[in-house]
Amino acid sequence: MLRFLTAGESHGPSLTAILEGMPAGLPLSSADIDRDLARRQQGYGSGGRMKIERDHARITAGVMDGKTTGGPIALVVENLDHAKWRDREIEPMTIPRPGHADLTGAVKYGYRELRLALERASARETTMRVAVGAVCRALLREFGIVVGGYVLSIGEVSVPGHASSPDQTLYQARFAQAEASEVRCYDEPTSERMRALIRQTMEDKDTLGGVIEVVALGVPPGLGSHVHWDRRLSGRLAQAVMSIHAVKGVEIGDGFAEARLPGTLAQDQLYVEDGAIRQRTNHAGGLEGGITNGAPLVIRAALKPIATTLTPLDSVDLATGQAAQTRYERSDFCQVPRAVPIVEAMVCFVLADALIEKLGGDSLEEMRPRFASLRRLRLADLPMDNRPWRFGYE
Ligand code: EPS
Repeated sequence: MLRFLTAGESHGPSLTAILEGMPAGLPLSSADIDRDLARRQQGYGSGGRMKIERDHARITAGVMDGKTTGGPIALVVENLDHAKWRDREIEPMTIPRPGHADLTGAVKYGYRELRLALERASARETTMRVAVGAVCRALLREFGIVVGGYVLSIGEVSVPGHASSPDQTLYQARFAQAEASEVRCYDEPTSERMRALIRQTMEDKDTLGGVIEVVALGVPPGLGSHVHWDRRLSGRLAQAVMSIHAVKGVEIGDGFAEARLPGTLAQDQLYVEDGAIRQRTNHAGGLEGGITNGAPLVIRAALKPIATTLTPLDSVDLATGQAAQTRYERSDFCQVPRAVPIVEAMVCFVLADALIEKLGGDSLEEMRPRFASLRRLRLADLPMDNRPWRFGYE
């Protein structure tokens, strides 16, 4: 339904995205996008590049007179750093950094200069994912769906006692608290410890990874499907989040903790309140059978530490065939706080896609009444035949 492409090198003139399949009539301005781009630029542990860039999205197609037309939306962000690279003679790069795409990019494409892999593999590309995600967020907002996130752990420092919850207001408060934290963590004492750990890691000339949780609130039940593997929303979300640079693990709800529980403790038991069916807990993270159930949708991403370390690592100089130490390239020390809006963006994209698929997506005007008539988890919406039946195959 909805698809996007990105293009651009980290130090090329600009980055481009095309988002195709957005319905007509959605109010949209570059300010909506720039807000999220600015969030991607902030976070304790960032490298020098973010002091150079002032990411701003120019909308060059698909939005006229402040509203989407239904045509492909084209977005362009200039790389201000390009001016420094444009006419410069660039040192050859022949020593791959373990964990980056230097080596695998070269083996795949036959590059005779490793920087060609670096330029496209760089997390600079996530600028355009965040821009696209901001457009998707604007669509979701029209239907009361809010997506936010925060950092759950950095290195060995984690928010104590954290688990998924069915309480939407709890998450709203966490989103706000995290935005006020330099490390984007909702728990203040943990924020302090994370900040101290990042500082120590910078002094130690090392890098740090961590875990991010993104939560979508107000998601209607019925997005995704159990009927086929590629329609399960859990799988679509996992693929989208796993595609983010440095993400090495994805979890839905309390997935990994549930694997250690007996079944009777792992399920979210149901009860009825005022004709509505509710879950007592939310270990499932808002997804059952690959379909949203209306509870907060919870997805976690584990990010490995960035591959570029100030402390050299053992490698091989491909030009000489000799053992060599990696050379430092400017990078982040801890990208995790800055990556929260990137995970949010990918979740916004998948949810916008699933919503358009559910409602039909030519125009906002057509989508609204369909959204209002969606079945909810209410007894009144779920009449049962309650009589014996047969398979009745021919
Ligand atoms: C990034 C821009 C890059 C890197 C970083 C993320 O810019 P530069 O290479 O000029 O410093 O700082 O990318 C990586 C961490 C990486 O490993 O490629 C950005 O805009 O987020």
